Amino acid sequence: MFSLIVGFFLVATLVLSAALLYKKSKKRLSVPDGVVCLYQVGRGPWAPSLSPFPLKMETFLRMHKIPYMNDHSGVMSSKGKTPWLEYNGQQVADSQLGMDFLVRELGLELDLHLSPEEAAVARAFRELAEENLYWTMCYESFVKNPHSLDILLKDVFPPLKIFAFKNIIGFFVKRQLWGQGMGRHSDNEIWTIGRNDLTAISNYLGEKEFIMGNNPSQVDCSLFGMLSMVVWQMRGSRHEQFVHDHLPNLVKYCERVRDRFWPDWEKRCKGPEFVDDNHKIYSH
Ligand SMILES: N[C@@H](CCC(=O)N[C@@H](CS)C(=O)NCC(=O)O)C(=O)O
Repeated sequence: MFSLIVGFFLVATLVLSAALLYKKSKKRLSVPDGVVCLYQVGRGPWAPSLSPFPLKMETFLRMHKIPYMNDHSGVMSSKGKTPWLEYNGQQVADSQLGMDFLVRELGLELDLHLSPEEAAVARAFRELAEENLYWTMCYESFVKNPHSLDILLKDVFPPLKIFAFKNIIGFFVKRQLWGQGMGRHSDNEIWTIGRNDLTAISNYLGEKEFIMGNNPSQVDCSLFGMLSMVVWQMRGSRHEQFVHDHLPNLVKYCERVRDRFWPDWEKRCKGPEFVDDNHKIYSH
């Protein structure tokens, strides 16, 4: 009897996921020339995205006052990931490749205040956040404390979708964690890695306004995207508690970047002030 029930839920979840994937693979709207369309997952309850990578990209678009719109349908890129962008008929998958593409396409003069040595440090911090810290966050949210997702997703998805998200996506994230390598460490080792990464960012930031000095640079988009999850959205996690208890400069840093580039923050979070901006063009 028990295996029958489990089997039923498994089949139901698979059917639901197939339906969701089909919906996401359907054709999208046309994007006006000169406007970037950012394809991303939905808004979060405490940050304007459920994921650090779209928040990175949207902060970049705002930082450079690039006209853009969002598509929150959740459609995946040609690489099977999200976020990705479309600009004048060209599609670019991956947050960093998308930003690099816009820098070339729009001739943005970016990070000119950085020496080659500083640019190297900025790159190293971006990789630390996106390729190392990120995986400790995935472990914390999907393996260590998957119930936290119930609260995170409750205003975003209906209960069945949360069930599918937690179980199907959780299963794939565990596989990714194993493939990437983070998932092979013990719980204590993973947390030590995450804590050391956060501490390294905090130590390098010190009292500076932005990570590379008093002017924002591209790497701030990446760090802000990642740290916003830790500071505001990973409620009940060790990461969240640690930054609030021990690394207040990271909290202040996030508040500073938020206040500068996201005056409409509350409206973009799925809380009481939320205003749906799907397909709305931001022209600054
Ligand atoms: N390096 C990519 C990472 C994007 C990424 O990992 N996106 C996740 C969501 S947060 C995703 O699409 N996962 C689906 C999968 O890996 O199958 C970027 O910067 O865009």
